[in-house]
Amino acid sequence: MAANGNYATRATGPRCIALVGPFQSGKTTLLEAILARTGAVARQGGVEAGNTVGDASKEARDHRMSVELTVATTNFMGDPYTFLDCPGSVEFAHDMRAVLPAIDAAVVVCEMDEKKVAQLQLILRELEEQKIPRLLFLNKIDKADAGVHDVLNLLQGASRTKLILRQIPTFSGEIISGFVDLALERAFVYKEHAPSEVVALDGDVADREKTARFSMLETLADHDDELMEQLLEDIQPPRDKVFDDLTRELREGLVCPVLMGTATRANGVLRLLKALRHESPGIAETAKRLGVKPAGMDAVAYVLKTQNTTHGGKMSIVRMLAGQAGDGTTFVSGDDEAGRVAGVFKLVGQTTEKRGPAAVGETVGFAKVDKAKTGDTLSAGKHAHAPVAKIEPYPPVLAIAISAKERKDDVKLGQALNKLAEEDPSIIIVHNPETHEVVLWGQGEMHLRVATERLGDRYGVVLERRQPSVGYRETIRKGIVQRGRHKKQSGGHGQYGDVVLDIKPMPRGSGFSFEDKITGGVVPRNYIPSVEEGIVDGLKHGPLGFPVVDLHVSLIDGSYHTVDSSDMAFRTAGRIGVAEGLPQCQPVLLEPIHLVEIVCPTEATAKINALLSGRRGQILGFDTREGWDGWDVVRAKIPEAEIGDLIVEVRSATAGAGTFTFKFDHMAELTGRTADQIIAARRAAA
Ligand SMILES: Nc1nc2c(ncn2[C@@H]2O[C@H](COP(=O)(O)OP(=O)(O)OP(=O)(O)O)[C@@H](O)[C@H]2O)c(=O)[nH]1
Ligand SMILES: [Mg+2]
Repeated sequence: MAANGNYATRATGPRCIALVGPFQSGKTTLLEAILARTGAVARQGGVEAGNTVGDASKEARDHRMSVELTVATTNFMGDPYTFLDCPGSVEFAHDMRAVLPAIDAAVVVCEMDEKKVAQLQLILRELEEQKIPRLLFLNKIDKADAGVHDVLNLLQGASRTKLILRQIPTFSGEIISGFVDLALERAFVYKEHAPSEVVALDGDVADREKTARFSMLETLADHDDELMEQLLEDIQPPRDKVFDDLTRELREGLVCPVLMGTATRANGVLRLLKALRHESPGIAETAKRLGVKPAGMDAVAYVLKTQNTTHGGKMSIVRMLAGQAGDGTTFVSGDDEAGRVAGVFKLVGQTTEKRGPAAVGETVGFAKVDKAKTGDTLSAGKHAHAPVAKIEPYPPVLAIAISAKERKDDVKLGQALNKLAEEDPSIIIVHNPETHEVVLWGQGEMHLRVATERLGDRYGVVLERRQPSVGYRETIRKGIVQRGRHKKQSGGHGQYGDVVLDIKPMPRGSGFSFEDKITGGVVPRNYIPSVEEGIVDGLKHGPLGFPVVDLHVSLIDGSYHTVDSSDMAFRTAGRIGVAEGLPQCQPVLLEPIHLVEIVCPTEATAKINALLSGRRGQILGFDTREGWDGWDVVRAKIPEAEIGDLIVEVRSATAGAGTFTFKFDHMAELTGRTADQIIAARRAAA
């Protein structure tokens, strides 16, 4: 039975609403329209003009796209609203995913564009899984034509819950000039940068309205038996009941309403805000969803994002889930101290304004909570609150190697990297001890580009970038017995070490092993560890230039000198033994092969297969992706060298929606032209 009336009273108090959606759908423009409409900015800026609140950072302006989360608080009809403008590019998805747990509702900004449906599906999926109330805002209506009538057909495939058309467009000639709100049963014409005007609902529009309204009610009735009866008996349900159902079914995530408009002209924005005001849940319900009990006065806050301002200060952007917190509040996160708040700030993009304590439901910046991390649940009480969510970043898919151009910047680079990782958990920093490279792993080309730009712009480190080196190895195909002898007589104390090594190839994956087979003390016991060390030294750079693996070396014979022998001399002898022996053992290059799993919309599967084959991949097969209608998983083994920029091609073959994960599988012998080129390149570099 429908919980009639339960929702008749709208939520009051602060709201936190995320603007999400596929790449370039108009989220930042919509934020700008909202801020202008609610008086937070005097004039609506534009993305093209580079003067929006959302894309104010240098990197966002340079690339004309959002590259991180922007937070802006405004006021609408007496309540504070904080909007979270999330980047649409999948490469920056972590900034979106990390905020979702703590929002009241998401406005999913989308377009009538078939190519963006797969991306829309990915985003709706996140929201569905986290049970977050969501509504679609069909943007760029100024560019739409009569095809807009098909909007539900186009978009429904992306949503697992029923879409409900809340508005239908009205036309003046070919151009959409207004809309009818199907719940209010009222027609409006758009006015540029001003509220829409009510006009008479009559003629052909009135007929279309009746049909569309009926189908909206039918969908609502799926979750309301009483409404179903009324529809069957041809009774007009009261308007309040319709609003109650819309509200309840939105809040319970049973339906996903679709509103429309043109963000650049602020058309449809006021209706959107009113829908949020009346229908979106407030903090009470959101806290309930997260299992935060309002009992007691202890503050609980969720960290949406961590920023380091140019002036060095750390800012944790949080949503207050319970209680109140201000200057001096001390937080814990799990078993750890998180730190003490040194200032509470209201945020409107890059503008920050010091303010008083933050109340439950508000979204604010806390300065200098030293150890707070994005995604943490902070609590001020004696007992830590259990984490309300845990959002792991997607595994990284692309890497670059970087170093400071000037040695003197090494320390600065290290500090800057720490800050970068703190701000963006979807970047992973790996120090490769073998090559002394710092490797940045990220979500794509633009992601890594922006990361390195920030290292330069914000932290002033001039960088060099390279392709990260591939983990080649080499091994031997046949064995040998080889003497290694080190003898020096240069006046005074000499050096003497002499060993005979039996070198044998071993199966793939066995690494290196050493065996002492000395009998009769021909090499004194105490020197034997040094012999092994010398061999290990020698294996670091084999005859082809790479670390040598999969071999067994036995020390079978040797000799010593009572005065001239030393650890050092035996270590050198061991090294000489392998250095002279290995070239005669038919050395061969080994390359790492990874197991990759690519997920993609089914229509792209053939293209993915082709591009894997083109990259020396061995395709193991493909399957439908479990729980994902219209998606496949392709499995293949491909060389590490070919994974390099695989993501770039996968994305271009899948309109940005495909991705992959990989893990090391085995080392494989590589011969022929490719191998020769790799070996030659290594020699040239050395
Ligand atoms: N014609 C038209 N263009 C729009 C509308 N809204 C946004 N745009 C344009 O679409 C482009 C992308 O707008 P943004 O607001 O940056 O889109 P976004 O969703 O924030 O983009 P990302 O954050 O990079 O995903 C810009 O060129 C906007 O001017 C609209 O309603 N109509
Ligand atoms: Mg944007």
